[in-house]
Amino acid sequence: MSATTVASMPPKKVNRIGLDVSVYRGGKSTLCAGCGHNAITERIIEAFYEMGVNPTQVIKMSGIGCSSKAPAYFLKPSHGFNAVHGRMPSVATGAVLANLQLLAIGVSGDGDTASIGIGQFVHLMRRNLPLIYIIEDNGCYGLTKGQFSATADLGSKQKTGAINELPPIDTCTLAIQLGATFVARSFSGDKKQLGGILKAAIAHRGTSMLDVISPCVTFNDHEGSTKSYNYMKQHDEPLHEIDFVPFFENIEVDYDPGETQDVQMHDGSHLRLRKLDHSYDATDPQKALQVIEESRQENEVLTGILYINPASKTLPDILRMVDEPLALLSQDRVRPGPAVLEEIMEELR
Ligand SMILES: Cc1ncc(C[n+]2csc(CCOP(=O)(O)OP(=O)(O)O)c2C)c(N)n1
Ligand code: SF4
Ligand SMILES: [Mg+2]
Repeated sequence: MSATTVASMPPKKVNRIGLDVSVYRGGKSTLCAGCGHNAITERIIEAFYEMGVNPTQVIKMSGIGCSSKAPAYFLKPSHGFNAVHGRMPSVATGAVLANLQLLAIGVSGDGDTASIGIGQFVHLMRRNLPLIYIIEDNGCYGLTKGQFSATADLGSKQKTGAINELPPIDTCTLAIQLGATFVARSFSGDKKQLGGILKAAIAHRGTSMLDVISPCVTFNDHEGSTKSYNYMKQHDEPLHEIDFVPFFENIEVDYDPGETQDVQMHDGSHLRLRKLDHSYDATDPQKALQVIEESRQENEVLTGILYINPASKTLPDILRMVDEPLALLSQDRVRPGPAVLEEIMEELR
């Protein structure tokens, strides 16, 4: 390429930390073409780029499943750990507590979370560990050929023709009941809404639980499935349109003051919820449980930020941890000296 051609090339668009979006990409996806999980990967790449997150300060984690392969396809420069099926929460807990300076994102599946991993999920939701926890929810075990997971709707049909006769677990309801501080539901094909929710989750201090309906085009996108593209298109009821305004960008948004609710995030940024057809207070957990149940009874999937509590203590707050990574603390700060040990021994005598 000649010097003149290089000089005439337009400069690459960069974010607030000077990185272009390609830095936020990962390896080429090996998932099926059209899989909802790929669309979620794209939104994650955009959200981290637009928020100007330093990818070398991120740790991405997952369990096992097609969904759990997703971290390989975004944020190549980040740290990563692919854990055992359903056991990502305990690995994430260790990693986050060992280094509070990392931004942690975990990607799981509905099988990984609501079936084999339900025990770990339950305890994660009550601890408010700083972690973005995404369930890529297709109502089936995509990787092992489409068996029903615990989020499959009652009466939904498998590709084989089998009908699900067990009631589903609603992970958003469960998370709110357990004390989670940021609970949202979205659809992999809803670019704008999912992008806004992801940016809000990045700014939230505590666990952000996102249940993203993500059709499996191979095993769960047929007539009779309630997690298919067609079903979701007909039954998706957005709670409110979401515009997230990062604190480092001065973006004017068009909103109607009478119908807008501002939520101040822990880092000082603002989340604006614009209601479409009914007023909704995302800070009221009882209301959240009620609207989820009402929409379930109406056979509708309610999407948006269902519940948010930006003021709760996080697990590191409760444990009174120091901000510096534990691994970098000097010996004299982590090892009690002889006098302290003597004092403890004295108490036990
Ligand atoms: C301990 C253990 N049990 C079972 C399996 C087999 N297995 C692999 S992935 C999977 C289910 C994945 O479903 P989900 O989490 O919904 O991910 P998806 O593939 O649908 O994205 C199962 C049962 C395993 N890998 N390890
Ligand atoms: S089997 Fe389903 S979940 Fe797995 S990659 Fe293919 S479409 Fe996605
Ligand atoms: Mg699944």
